[in-house]
Parts: sequence; structure tokens; C-alpha cells
Amino acid sequence: MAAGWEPDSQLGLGFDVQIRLGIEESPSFGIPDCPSVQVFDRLVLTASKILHKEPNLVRVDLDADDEAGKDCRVVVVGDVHGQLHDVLLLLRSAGFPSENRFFVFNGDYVDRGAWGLETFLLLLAWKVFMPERVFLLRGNHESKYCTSVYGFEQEVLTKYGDRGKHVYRKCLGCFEGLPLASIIAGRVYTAHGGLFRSIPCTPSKRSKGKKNRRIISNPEVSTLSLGSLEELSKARRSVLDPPWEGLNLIPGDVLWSDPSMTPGLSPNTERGIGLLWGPDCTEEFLKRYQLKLIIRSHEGPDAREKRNGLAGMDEGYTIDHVVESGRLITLFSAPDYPQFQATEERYKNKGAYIILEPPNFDNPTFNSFEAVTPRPKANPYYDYQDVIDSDEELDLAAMVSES
Ligand SMILES: [Mn+2]
Repeated sequence: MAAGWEPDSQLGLGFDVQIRLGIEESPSFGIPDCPSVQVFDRLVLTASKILHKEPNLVRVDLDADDEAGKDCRVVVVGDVHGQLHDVLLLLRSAGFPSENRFFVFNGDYVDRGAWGLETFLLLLAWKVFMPERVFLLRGNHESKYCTSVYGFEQEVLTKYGDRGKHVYRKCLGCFEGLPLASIIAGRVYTAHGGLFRSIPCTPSKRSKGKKNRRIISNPEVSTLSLGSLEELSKARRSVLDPPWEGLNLIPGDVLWSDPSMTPGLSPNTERGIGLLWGPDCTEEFLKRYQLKLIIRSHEGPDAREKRNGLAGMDEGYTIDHVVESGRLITLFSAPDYPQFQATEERYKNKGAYIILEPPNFDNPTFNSFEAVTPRPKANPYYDYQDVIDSDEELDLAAMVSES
């Protein structure tokens, strides 16, 4: 730990975890041991307190007219999925967070890759260290359902042994605090999945005598309309499993939706949750809020292989919609994804991050990067032979019976 810092201070805590994770000590990308349960508890408690206080829609305000704002940059990062070695490469390439370098992460820190826990803790350490510079949004994988299928739960249980359940529970609690979306410099909207529907205000119906009351709101396809930032701000985000009904539809959409080349809004039948939205919706959203750019993530090379009319993810990003008011971009930051594959032929995709610069922060610079080689060896924490590649065909029936 750096000399002169109180061990219990936030600065000390952030660096303590980083050092334990080998950030400063293993330039060879060796993957270190996880921090002790004691350090884990302190980090997660401190980070959770900060995260839960943030609004659903965090505003990353930069003022280029301000002397300090002139030199600021914002780095936007997409899915990283537990590929710690590639995250470290990304951070070294983009530069670590600093007074002038902001970071917005678009979620999906865990699952599939073997170091979801280390990745998440590293980012939490940065959050604690620089809460006004590092913003961590939630991805659809920061949920109980996904982590039970795609490896993170098993990873934690394996790495922490008899304290594993405790650690996993604390991680889920922390996921609940992650905000859903950001607005950067008043011009750029970012979220893991993207746009979301409006929820018509129908009074919730109680079915008398039944314990399991449900908010009845099942809008017909024809009544789907684009939601507002006000609705997003009011949504309840502390629901971890894919929220698929009532007022919780908004977080579900923000985390699970995908763009489409077909105009309008429609249910995302491929994923079983969220929406598909067309270029007209991108235009409507940008225009309504005088935005220039939407940066969303959520689709890797596997997902893109099956999407008609949308580009592949070879370079780690795609420009999906170009409309009058601006653009819609998909950003994916896990190169050579997924870490474990059943087939011999790999996608060999690059990962990418985006840099937004003054004066307007709305003209993105794309930085594609190759995966770290040689690929560090690890064992998977899920049955990747049997689990489908992308997050499709969500098993809603299983979720209902579990909850
Ligand atoms: Mn995702």
C-alpha cells in the first residue's frame, strides 16, 4: 500500500485490492489470488454504499468551457465477461482512470470468462477509489439468473470454498446497486441493452386472497411506445432477475434489448425478454433529448452471427443506425470471446473501447485491440458444451418457478 495512506481509507482500500489483484506487481498478466473475505467484505460494503446512492440514470457531466474540462476524456467500455487479462490490457492501453480520464462501463463484468470475480472486484476498487470518475452500469449478466447458468456463481463457490455462499450473496447485493444507464456530457446515452418501452400507468391489481400478487400490465404489441428518461429514472432497479412484467419491464428492456433494421418496437422473441427497436426509434430518442449518440453493448460475435442486416463484431464495435440526429453504436470489449468454446473454430474477434473527447464528447474514436496472447489457461465454471452461445431463448418458465 502506498505510504502515508490510512489502511481504512477509501484510497487505501482501492489500492490494497489492486495490489492483491496483481495490477502493479504482475506485468506478465499473471492471475493472482482473490482477496481475503475480510478485504472482500470491506470493498463490497464500501462500493455498495456508493452505488446504491447513484440514480438509475447517472449523469457524467463534463464542461469543455471549464479550464479543467478541456483536457478530459471519457473512455466507454462494453462487455468484458470475466476476461481479466484482456481488461488489464484495455486499461493499460486506454490509461487508468485519473482526474482527467473518466470511465463508463456498460456492464456484463461476469460470467463465461474464468475471472469474473477478480474483474468485478478490480472495477469496484476503481469505483471506490474514484467514484466521480468511474461509472459502472449493470449488464444483464449482473443477475441471479445469468450467474447461475453462465458460471459466476460456481466460480465464487469454487474460489471461496465454505465462504462462497456469503461472497456470492454479497455480490448479488452489490449488483442490485448498479445504475442502469448514463448520459455523458448531455449528448451521449449509454446502457447495456439500450432503449426501453413506456409503461402506461395502470393501477396495480391485487388478486384478493392470493399471496402472489402481480402487477397486471401486458401491453399489446401495437401499444408499445418508446419510454422516457423520466420513466427510466423512476424505475425500480433493485430487482435482479430479468424483470419481465409491470413497472419492472423498464430495467428488463434497458439490459436486454437489441437494435434492429426493422422500424418500430417489437418484443425480442429471440432472447425472450426486452425489445427490438428500429432506426426510427433511435431517431425519436436522440431528437427528443437532443442527444447525438447511443452507445450500447450486449452483442458479441456469437450473437451477431445470427442477426440479419447487422454487421459482425470482428472489430469490437459496429455502427448500427445512422439517422438524422446521430448514430447508434454497439460496443463489445471482450476479444477472442467467449473464453470457452465447444467448437474448434473461434470468432477471433477484437475487443474495442471508445474515447469521447472535448469539446462536444459526441464524436467517438474507436480503439480495437487484440486478445492477450498466449491465452492464460483456466478451467471453465459452467458447462459450456451444453449452454447455448449467446443469451438467447431465456428460460422464463424456470425463472417464474424459482422466484
Ligand atoms: Mn449482455
